[in-house]
Amino acid sequence: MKEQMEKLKIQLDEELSLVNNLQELDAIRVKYLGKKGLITDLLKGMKDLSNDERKAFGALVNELKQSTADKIAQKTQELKEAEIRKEIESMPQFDVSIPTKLDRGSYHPITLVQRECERIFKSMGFTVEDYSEVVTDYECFESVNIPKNHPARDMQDTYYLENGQLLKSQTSAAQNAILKKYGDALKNDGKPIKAIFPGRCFRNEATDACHENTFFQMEGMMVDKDISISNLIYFMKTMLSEVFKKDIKVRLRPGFFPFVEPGFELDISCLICSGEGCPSCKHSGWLELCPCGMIHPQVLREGGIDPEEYTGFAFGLGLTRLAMMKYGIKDIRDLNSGSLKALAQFTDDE
Ligand code: FA5
Repeated sequence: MKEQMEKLKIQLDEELSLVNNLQELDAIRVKYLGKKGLITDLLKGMKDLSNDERKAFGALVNELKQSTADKIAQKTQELKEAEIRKEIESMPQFDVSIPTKLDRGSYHPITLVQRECERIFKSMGFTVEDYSEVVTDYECFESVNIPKNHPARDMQDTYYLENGQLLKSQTSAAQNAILKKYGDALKNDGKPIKAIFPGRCFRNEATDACHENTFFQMEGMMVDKDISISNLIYFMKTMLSEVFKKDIKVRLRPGFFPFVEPGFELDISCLICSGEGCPSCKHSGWLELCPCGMIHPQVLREGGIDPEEYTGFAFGLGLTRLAMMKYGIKDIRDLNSGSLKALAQFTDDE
């Protein structure tokens, strides 16, 4: 019987050396260790043995069982490792040290111009405000001196929501909140209100090369004692020369907005056609960029500020048009087009 056991060991080693995969290995396990396997078979001969011989033989069979199980476990491990190696080798090989050329995306030109303006105004002591895109009629119109049924509402064909709120048609919608937010610091600590508010505006406009239904403005306000039109002109000029890094021809003409008195239109000479006239400037050579004026006493009063004591200016810069002029974009509609070919060519100087 011992001979038979030795034979089984040799036979197992041979079979294990030939096995190539886990299925074949499992068949060997069943053949040797299964309920009807070769090692179990050995036990059948025990009935002819004496008690002592049976004990000794039983111990030998257990030893054989254990060594067979160990060999199969080791082979299982070897086969699994071989499978993993094979899978790794079949994967595409690459050199992790080679520098990659990734498409990193780029900032939208409006974002670039907005950040540039924020940087300029922050350096002049202005805070940057964030505000909602959905506002109330009071915020957008009534608080800035445009009561219900006022004809000035016709200039901004507004998207109203079913709940009575609206998509803001102008960043002036934040004026009242800004006055209320900083009014106490002005009155109690003499800290001037200096804030800008860039934001998206919506109007039901027929679109053309210089009009979109969704565009960006940047509101600016300064309120203190003795603020005059000279302060307004100084900040406008500083901002434009910083943004364009060169002298820009501007003109100031009277403009009507119910929330400023006096009110102005600040136009810049069209940089697309150098003032010759083109579709981007409606062939006038000038582009309406930044209406502005001295804040109307009623608007100050509505914001809790005494107009007898304080004065201020406000402006509503057309950020989208500024981006067009800065980057020479001829058609405003390219900016909302989502066309990466058109938009990805602008770089962040930061
Ligand atoms: C206003 O919206 C006023 N709230 C601006 C203002 C603020 C005046 C504070 C006085 C004091 P207006 O409707 O003109 O004004 O728009 C301001 C600027 O936004 C325009 O000069 C233009 O640059 C830009 N703009 C207006 N409508 C569009 C449009 N449909 N597409 C692109 N830009 C536009």
